[in-house]
Amino acid sequence: MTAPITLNNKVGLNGLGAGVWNLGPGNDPFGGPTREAIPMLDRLPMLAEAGMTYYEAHDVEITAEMAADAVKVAKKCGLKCAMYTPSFFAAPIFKDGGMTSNDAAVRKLALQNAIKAVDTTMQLGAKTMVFWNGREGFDFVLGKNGRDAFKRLVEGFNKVGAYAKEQYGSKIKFALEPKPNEPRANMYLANVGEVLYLISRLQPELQPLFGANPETAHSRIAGLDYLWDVELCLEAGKLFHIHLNAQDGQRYDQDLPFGYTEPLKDLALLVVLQDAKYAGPICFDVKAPRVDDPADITDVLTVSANNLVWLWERALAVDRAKIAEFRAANRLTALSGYLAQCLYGR
Ligand code: GLO
Ligand code: MG
Repeated sequence: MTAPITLNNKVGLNGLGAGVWNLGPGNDPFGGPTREAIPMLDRLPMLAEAGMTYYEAHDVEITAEMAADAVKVAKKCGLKCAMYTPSFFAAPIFKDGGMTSNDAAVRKLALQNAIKAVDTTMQLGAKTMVFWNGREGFDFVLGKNGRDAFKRLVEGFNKVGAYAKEQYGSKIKFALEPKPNEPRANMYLANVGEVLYLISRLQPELQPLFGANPETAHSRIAGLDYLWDVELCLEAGKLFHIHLNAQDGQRYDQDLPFGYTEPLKDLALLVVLQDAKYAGPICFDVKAPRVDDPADITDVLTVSANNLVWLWERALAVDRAKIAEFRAANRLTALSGYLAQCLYGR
């Protein structure tokens, strides 16, 4: 069994992390902000205060020009950058995608942004750059040629990967984050399997640089099991990053606190991560709810972190030999009862 690690610490590989965007002003598609927007760099000490070791940011939140200041602020509050990510979804120019846009000029711009983000990732001291599929998809059938769109993704990632390899060797790795829908009706790289297939189509020498960033809620939105999605990434040696949160059924993306909706499955997920000796940062992608007052904006992080730490401890105590016994005896209902016992402590 894996030795216990301290999760709410400021050292070690397995510290917790969260995105600066997690502490937003509360806007949603139906209404504007309910809180004043906190300047991005002011969010870093708040993340640290909430127990995070790592922060994450998009290129539109901490721009290349702000990177030097971000490094100073992060150092002061003892934070490290877990990952940096180019935004291909907010700007109007990317309304129909970046890398998969039908417009070659837009694809070129996306590539330039991605390459710039590689340099900023390096400057911020992060080892990982995440690509979320954002607007890479379609709302109307035949709006794009799917086969061409896929080839454009392959071409784009080959170019970004080649740039990173040439400039920085293997210091920067890429984690592709799948999501089935929202903001597009249908998104390319909808699930972990599609991400792994895409990686298999990249230039062989670049493939080791690419992996996945599964997000628990995204699997749920697709009606899939996030435990299996993570196991598949592990089996492929491609669990480069992880986004943990919760989702209350198949509906719009909620980014609820980790541990809120499916604690038993979360317990099982942590057993899997512990047994795999997952050594990357454990990061939340949660959203401070619109109804929360400004003073309580970090509750979503502290609740996620506490749930994680409590579940992590419970997961360490799960008797792996018992799991094996239940499997061998084909007592799978009883196995689920054992996990509940571990969870509820009786
Ligand atoms: C949205 C995604 C998004 C990404 C972020 C990092 O559903 O989860 O928050 O994680 O853009 O690339
Ligand atoms: Mg995410």
